[in-house]
Amino acid sequence: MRKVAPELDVRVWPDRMGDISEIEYCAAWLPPPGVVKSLPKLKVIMSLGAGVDAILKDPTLPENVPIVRVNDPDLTGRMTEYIVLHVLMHHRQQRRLDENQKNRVWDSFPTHAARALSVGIMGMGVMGRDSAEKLRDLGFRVAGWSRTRKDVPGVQSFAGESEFDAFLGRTDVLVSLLPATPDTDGIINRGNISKLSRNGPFGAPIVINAGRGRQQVAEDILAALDSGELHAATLDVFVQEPLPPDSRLWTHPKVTLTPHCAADSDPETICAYVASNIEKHRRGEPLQNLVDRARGY
Ligand code: NDP
Ligand code: OXD
Repeated sequence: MRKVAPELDVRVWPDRMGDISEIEYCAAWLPPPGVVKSLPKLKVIMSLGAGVDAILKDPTLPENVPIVRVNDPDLTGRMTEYIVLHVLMHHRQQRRLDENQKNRVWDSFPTHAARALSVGIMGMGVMGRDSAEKLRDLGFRVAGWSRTRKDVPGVQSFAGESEFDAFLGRTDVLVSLLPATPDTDGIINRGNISKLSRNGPFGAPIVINAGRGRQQVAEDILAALDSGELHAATLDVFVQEPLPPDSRLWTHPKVTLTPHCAADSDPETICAYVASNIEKHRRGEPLQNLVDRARGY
């Protein structure tokens, strides 16, 4: 912060807070409960990430202080790279090729075109839309599911509970870029997995979760992979992070696992984003990317 905004008086919790009645803005990722509430003159809470579930978890969070989250092209671009990488990895069967190379097997198996695969993105916000557009441009058949209808050229839009089953039914690769809210908890469960398309080239669907770990029921995913109901899974997020060493997800042959790094927050970029929001707020400009606490994102 000091590097990108040397004019700001930056205090660091817990040791270098100084007089807390002078603190007007708070930038946080996992604030321990009660810390935000303890700042009597706080004007804005700035989340250091796109997701705000960790901040909203604090039951003592002051109700009248607005929360701003990250919406930055650097973070969005990183997420799109991850989603495109993993859709392509499954589509081009890269893990099978890696295994063949390891065993010196020359097996030039038949492949299929991108248009053979229907990708369905749950969460068509900042991240979901960008991933959808890039996958569409590669030739995949892309649809998105969100609370409200979206108009993204070449991307079919499904909205709300009533259209969820139809969305699942046309989806060979299910991607989650949903926020963690009570409505999205456990959404990747056995029941919903069973509703996914089985008409794709692999005969069983694939799941990619880069939203939040609470959205997946790990036991359901493992059971569906074991029974062949799911073809493969890429998981970046987990209920407990770091993922405990004894989790079966680590070693399952059909799971590709990454340590919550789908879209890493670059410290300088995020600090510049926070500093510019503070400056705009001080100039009296309206806050952008405000969190709606009632919706939970
Ligand atoms: P946005 O708030 O821009 O988008 C959220 C989307 O989810 C919206 O399209 C919203 O619908 C939809 N949505 C929310 N609740 C529901 C619901 N109940 N049913 C259907 N659709 C729903 O968020 P971002 O795109 O910026 O980020 C999404 C999430 O990605 C973050 O909350 C975070 O959890 C995760 N993330 C993960 C990272 C990682 O490294 N793994 C990094 C960054 C983010 P509508 O548009 O209609 O409101
Ligand atoms: C975020 C994250 O929400 O990194 O920004 O998970």
